[in-house]
Amino acid sequence: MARLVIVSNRTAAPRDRGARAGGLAVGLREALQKRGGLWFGWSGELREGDAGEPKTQEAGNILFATIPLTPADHDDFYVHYANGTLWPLCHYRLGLIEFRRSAYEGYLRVNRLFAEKLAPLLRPDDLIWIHDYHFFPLASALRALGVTNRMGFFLHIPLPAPEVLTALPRHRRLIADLCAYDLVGFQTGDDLQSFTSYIERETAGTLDPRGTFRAFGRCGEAAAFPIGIDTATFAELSEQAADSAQTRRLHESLAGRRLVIGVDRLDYSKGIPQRMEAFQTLLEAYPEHRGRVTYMQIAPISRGEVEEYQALRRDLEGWVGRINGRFGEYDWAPVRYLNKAFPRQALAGFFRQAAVGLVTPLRDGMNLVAKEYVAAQDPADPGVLVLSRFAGAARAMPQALIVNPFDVEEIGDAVHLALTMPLAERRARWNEMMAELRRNTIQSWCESFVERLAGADTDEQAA
Ligand code: ADQ
Repeated sequence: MARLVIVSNRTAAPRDRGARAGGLAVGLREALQKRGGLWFGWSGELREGDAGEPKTQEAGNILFATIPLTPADHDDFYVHYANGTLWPLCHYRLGLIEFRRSAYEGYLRVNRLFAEKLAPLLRPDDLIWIHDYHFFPLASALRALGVTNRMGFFLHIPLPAPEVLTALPRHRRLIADLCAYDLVGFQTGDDLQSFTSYIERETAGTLDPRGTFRAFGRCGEAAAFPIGIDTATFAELSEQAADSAQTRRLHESLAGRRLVIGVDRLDYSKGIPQRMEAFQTLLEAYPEHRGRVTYMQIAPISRGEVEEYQALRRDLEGWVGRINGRFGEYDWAPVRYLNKAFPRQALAGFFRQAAVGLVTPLRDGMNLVAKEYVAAQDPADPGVLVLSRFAGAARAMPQALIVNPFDVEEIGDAVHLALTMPLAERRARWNEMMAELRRNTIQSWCESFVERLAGADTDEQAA
């Protein structure tokens, strides 16, 4: 069986396993263990000068190899291009895009650096699986060095419709780079449709109904692979956590009040200010919930070096202060706002405590929090998921209360509906969502991508 090589901006820590590691890291590690493999990425270090030989560490049959970046490369590649240009573009936020040629050059430079450092570690029949928007050009860079292996790419975030995508200077190059892969995976049919439309409208290429594309002198396959979670493990974690000291402390602190929970990286794509406003709307429109419901928003700081994220943080601090100042009582703060990460078991216990899971991104490739919230529920008395129609997860879980995240009144109404939903309806909705989460897990996602990559049809000479 061919070895698997995974490339992602950050690798999992070689010793990070089980409950501490995130679901994606666990899934990828299992896929690597099955075939033996290599996981290549940035070490997290910033260092001047040549990156040198990759630092390697073995864990069982997996080799972890990482390289440092210079501060200037990190700035151009990660801060400005990946997160200042591609992230807002792919989340439909044209007004937030910055485009600097120097950052773009840096993005290409780092992709070339990754290719140069990875190429000597490759074996001829390795399957190479590259992850996410940091590395659109990596296959092209590897192919320029003569690497002919099968290469797959999975985009964790949305691919926007051509009307939005074409706002990116040099968008053709981005899609041409995507076509250098043998298999391109997206989260949902919508993202795949964006790719198809782009190929049809902006290139002389074609894409047939089976997903085979011919464009920019290359031929490959494109398909949707909706990512899942490790459902059984997360459900088990939450059952164990139901009785943990942390969960009990949370329960006692609520003093009989219902809990509404939001858990997100502090990111403008997640719609957190709109969610705060929606909670305010709930308290205005349904005064019966005043003093009876607490909204806890967990939002660890993310990408704090990017200006837009600093502005978001200030905005949220304003929202929390206004809502608590206006509605709070001497014995009740309506909003609890925590800028920190929690171990997975603690999160699982918090999710299980919450009567409502509020997941309202303005755009999201999938959103694993929505799936984790569902998996963590007590089957006998499950909570209700309120879910944005613009999260990829809404495709797989139409039994959630689906909302438009821009309509704060609609979200407020949905939270009210969730808080008052009869048990039988909650269970019926939850059972269907849980069946879907058990069918499509992180393990089945990895397997289906790798199997398809192993069999992907390549034809360098096509079109
Ligand atoms: P993210 O934008 O990071 O992922 P999401 O899918 O929700 O969004 O994954 C976040 C993960 O981090 C979840 O597993 C969650 O439990 C964890 N997490 C969040 N806050 C935490 C906290 N305070 N403490 C501990 N853990 C926390 C990107 C895309 C998504 C896509 C995923 C996977 O933007 O659309 O679903 O990749 O493909």
